[in-house]
Amino acid sequence: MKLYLGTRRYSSWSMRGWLMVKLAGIEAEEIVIPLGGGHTPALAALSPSGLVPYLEHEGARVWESLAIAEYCAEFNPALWPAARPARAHARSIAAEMHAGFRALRMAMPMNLGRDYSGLGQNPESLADIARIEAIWANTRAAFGAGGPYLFGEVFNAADAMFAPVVARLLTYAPPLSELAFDYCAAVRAQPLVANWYEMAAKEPASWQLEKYESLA
Ligand SMILES: N[C@@H](CCC(=O)N[C@@H](CS)C(=O)NCC(=O)O)C(=O)O
Repeated sequence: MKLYLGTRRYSSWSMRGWLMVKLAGIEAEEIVIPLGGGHTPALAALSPSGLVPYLEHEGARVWESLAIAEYCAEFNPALWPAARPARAHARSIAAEMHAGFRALRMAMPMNLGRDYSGLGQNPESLADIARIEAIWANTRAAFGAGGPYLFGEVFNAADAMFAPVVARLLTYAPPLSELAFDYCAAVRAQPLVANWYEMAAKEPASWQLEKYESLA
């Protein structure tokens, strides 16, 4: 049982995969491969796609964070909401996250250890953020009663998909609605998310990459 991850400080997709695995209660040895900033040779040798996250578990080989979410939901169905319309909505926003928001990703690469307040804002990244804020507002209005997360009380796979977006918004501090600000605070305080940040802070300084550390 092995879960391959990239540098926690930078690897947004690894954060998603790890959160899913933890929410499912799946036990797996965590192997962190320091990322080289694209096409890391060590990854090409072990992961089918050459990317992380990658899970080997009970004979299953699972890559792509959405596939990992579905695999994990087989162990803990609460990764998706119980009601079908809510579940359909959760899967839709998770898939939209998985497939899109390239401008935000390019302009605001994840870095859990820096304060890049005010950086990364351009028309395209701000349009992505506006769409994300609309998703959060619509989802919370329709399904979020009873708790601080997208679907209320339970931090689920949709929240896990957006957790690295929260991390970016906290690092780059663009203007946000009150609802988005409160949601970011709730996700940052979620115990698994907090644990990921703590582990990222303990990574060796030698894993840090100049191109992500010298934006300011
Ligand atoms: N679509 C993939 C994306 C995975 C991905 O791009 N992972 C990045 C790290 S965040 C990676 O492995 N990059 C290879 C590298 O940096 O060498 C998923 O959903 O899991």
